[in-house]
This record gives sequence, C-alpha cells and structure tokens, in this order.
Amino acid sequence: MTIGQFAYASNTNHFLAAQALVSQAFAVCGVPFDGAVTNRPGARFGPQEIRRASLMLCDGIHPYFNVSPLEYLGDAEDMRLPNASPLVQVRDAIASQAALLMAKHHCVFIGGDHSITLPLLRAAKARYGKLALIHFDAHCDTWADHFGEMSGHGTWTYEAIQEGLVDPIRTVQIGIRSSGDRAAREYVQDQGGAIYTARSLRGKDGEALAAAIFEIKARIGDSPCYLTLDIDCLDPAFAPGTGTPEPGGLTSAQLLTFLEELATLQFVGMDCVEVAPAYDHAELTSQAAAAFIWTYLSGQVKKINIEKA
Ligand SMILES: [Mn+2]
Repeated sequence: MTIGQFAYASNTNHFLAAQALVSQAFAVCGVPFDGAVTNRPGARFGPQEIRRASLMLCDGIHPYFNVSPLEYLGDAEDMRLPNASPLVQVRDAIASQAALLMAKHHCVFIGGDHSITLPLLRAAKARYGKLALIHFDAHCDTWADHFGEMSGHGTWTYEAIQEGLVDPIRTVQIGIRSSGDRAAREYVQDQGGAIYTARSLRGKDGEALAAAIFEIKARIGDSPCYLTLDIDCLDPAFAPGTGTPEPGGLTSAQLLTFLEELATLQFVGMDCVEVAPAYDHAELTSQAAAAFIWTYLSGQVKKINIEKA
C-alpha cells in the first residue's frame, strides 16, 4: 500500500488518526482524483477537507447509534495515483490499492470525483461477489458515453451494470433530478432497479420516509451491499461545495434518516464523492460529508457490538 500523497495532519484527532491501521476493522482512505469531471474540478481536495471537518466528531458518542467508531478505525491516508494518466490507468491503480485494503478492512473511500466508484466496485465485487448498490446522487450516472468519451464521472453506474459488478434488480438510486434524456435518467429502472427521484421525496422526512425505506430494505435483502454517496444528492443549500450542483435536492435530515434506517443492510463498504472545497461556504459541505461518513461507520460498529454481546 503506497500512501500519503497529502499525508495530512495524521497527528491530530480526526477520525482516522487515533489508531494505527493494521488491526482495525474499519479503514478510511482518500482517493484524491478529479480528472473525469464534466463541469467544475476540485474534488481531489475533498479527502483533506473531510478529514479536517471530522475533528470534533470522534470526541463523543453517536447520538442515534450510541457508539463511537473511533477505536475500530484506522487511516490509510490517500492513495497514490497517476493523476495525469488516462482514466483506465488511474482506475487500475485505484482498484489494486482498494483490493489490498478490502482484504483487511471494511473500507470507506473519500473522493475524488464519482469516476472512482467503478474501480472500487471492481475490487468489492472480486471480494464479495455481485453487489447490491445504494446510490445517492442528483445525477443518474448512467450515460452510455461521456460527451464523446468512453467513460467519465457520469457513466460508472451504466458501466457497473454492463460489467455485472452490481445486480440491477438490487440497485437503488435516491435523489435523482438532473437533466438528461429519458433512456439515461430511467436506465436503472428499465433494468429492474428502483429510482427514488428528488421530486418523489419532496417534503417527506422521518416517518414519511418509512415506506420508501421499507421497500429498499425488502429489495436489497441480505445481499452484500455497497453504498455510494455523491454529496450533490443534497440540495446546494446544504452542500454547495461540489462540482455539479443541482437545486431541489435532499435535505441533510432526509439523508440522515436514510443512513440511520438502512444501517442494518449487509454493507461491505462505501464511498463519499464530489466534495469540492473550493466552491464551499463555511465548510458546510465538508462538515456534512464528515457527519454522514461518521454516521455510516457508527451504524456498522453498532452491529459489531451487537454481535459481540
Ligand atoms: Mn452527482
């Protein structure tokens, strides 16, 4: 494992630094690559900002799950990536480094743009078999090409289904609202999966989300499941610091409800992508990303504690 492209502040109490990596059940790893964006670059700086934003979280116990993930967590720092190489080479580097980490830890990857998810899914599929997928995003990411190129940050879901990395029946998209032709916007549904558009979730929170959450749990069952969280699923009011913002998105409260209630699924890993600090205000976006990652980790640690008890 080559690490430390930024070697950021590993002597402070952010959610990675407190423990040595080797024996930890969970690992967080930065993937500082944004060479496949459509619009505004900058997500390569996401990992360092999200780490910094996590400073206060691990001082205490999660208010819903009543655990702290800190003692189970190690920091793999950032992947070393050939940022100027073709996307296919970058993705090979991501997949091979991810495979090493996944062999020892339940991993959370911090992007980076959304093109990193395809190689992360390749590594996860090799380890766990065909995956269920929960995909929070404003964008469907099922375009069959990337503005004339083969691949980019808006094609990976299409490619993951085409490659057989994920089971389309057990693929769920939440928060979708961007422009695009119908064939792309509804691709997952056409393949047998489920799409919960931002419009269909408007004004629903807490108990009003129960029906959707029940449906999602029934669909995924006990399949190994990967979670990918594009921070632009949130309304730009909650997460302005992203490359391709789309007004009319989820609230932080809605996303927290989903993460809390879906925590019982058989998750095998997650990523959080598209945090671009240069467009952020008052660290809103990095704080949100850190809190959601912390919530995911707390939910998974809670399950370990239950198994021990
Ligand atoms: Mn997106």
